Amino acid sequence: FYPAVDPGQLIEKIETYTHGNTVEPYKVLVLDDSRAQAKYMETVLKKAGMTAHIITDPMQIIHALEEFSPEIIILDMYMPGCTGMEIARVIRQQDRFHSVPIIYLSAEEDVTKQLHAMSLGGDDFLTKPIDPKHLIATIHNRGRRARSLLALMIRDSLTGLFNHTHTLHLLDQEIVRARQKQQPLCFAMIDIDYFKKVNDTFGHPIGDRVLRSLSMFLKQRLRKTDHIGRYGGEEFAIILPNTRPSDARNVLNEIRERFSELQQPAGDREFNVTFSCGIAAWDDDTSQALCERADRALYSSKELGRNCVTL
Ligand code: GH3
Ligand code: MG
Ligand code: MG
Ligand code: MG
Repeated sequence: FYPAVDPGQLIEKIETYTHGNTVEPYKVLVLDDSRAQAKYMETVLKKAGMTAHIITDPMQIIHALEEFSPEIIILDMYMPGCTGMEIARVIRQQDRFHSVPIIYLSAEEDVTKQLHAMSLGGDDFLTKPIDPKHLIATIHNRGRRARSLLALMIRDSLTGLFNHTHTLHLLDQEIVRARQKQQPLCFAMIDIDYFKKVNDTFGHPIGDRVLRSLSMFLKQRLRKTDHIGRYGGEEFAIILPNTRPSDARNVLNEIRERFSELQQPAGDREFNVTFSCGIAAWDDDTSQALCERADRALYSSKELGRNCVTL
């Protein structure tokens, strides 16, 4: 009933979709009550270089979402006790999976029923038996768009740094990791000094350029494992995993000094900008408590006359 898969042909095909570029394998979750169908899907997806997670029991869906964090979900329509549409609704109720692509794959040929299913949270309706190349092309296109959308959602558009929401998300993740690995963790907050004056004197576009210049500066000088976010207007947050407080202070003091020496161009003039910094060391507490302590340290730096780092 289902055509045998020619692996060679499939691999060749996926490379043509990606224009020869290697992409991180898409994580695809498949729910189909037919074991044979599920197994067939697993073979096709794996041959195409994707990571497949197969379930045959609809009751496992919540657990599978949690455990596997799929980027794309493929749902059968008719299963004992429930329909794919009901499963789609359950998936859509979870914030994290609100925009993950859902593809129905069913033998249902009634277009009215297909459209109804798509109106309830599905993105595509493919019919069985499916040509594996058609299936892979659909998954690849949906996956690529989902990824580029996610990449945009976590970034600040002016600086390209992580935005406020994602920075806090990363901080929570790093706290979990620091606890597991019994490693130190530091959190730093940076606020540009007298930035209003920069805008007032040189104009908003020059102010924007200063923000980008500091972003580049931080990216160049910090490690790949550090996370840099734009916390607010002219405020930045830095997460320093596996870093002792004294090391964090030394690194940020060095960056602060170098940045203050950097000449910022404004037409035929040049000017200098400084920042203040507050650092908090993780003390087996919550991300909120850590942020508050970093904020208080930053406030101290401002009180002490700015252009300094407080730990
Ligand atoms: P302080 O040393 O006390 O931090 O003084 P400040 O002037 O930097 O402090 P304040 O927080 O009062 O002002 C921040 C200014 O940053 C206000 C706002 O106009 C400016 N700002 C915020 N976001 C942006 C932005 O995206 N671009 C530009 N050009 N300016 C921004
Ligand atoms: Mg079925
Ligand atoms: Mg500020
Ligand atoms: Mg400021």
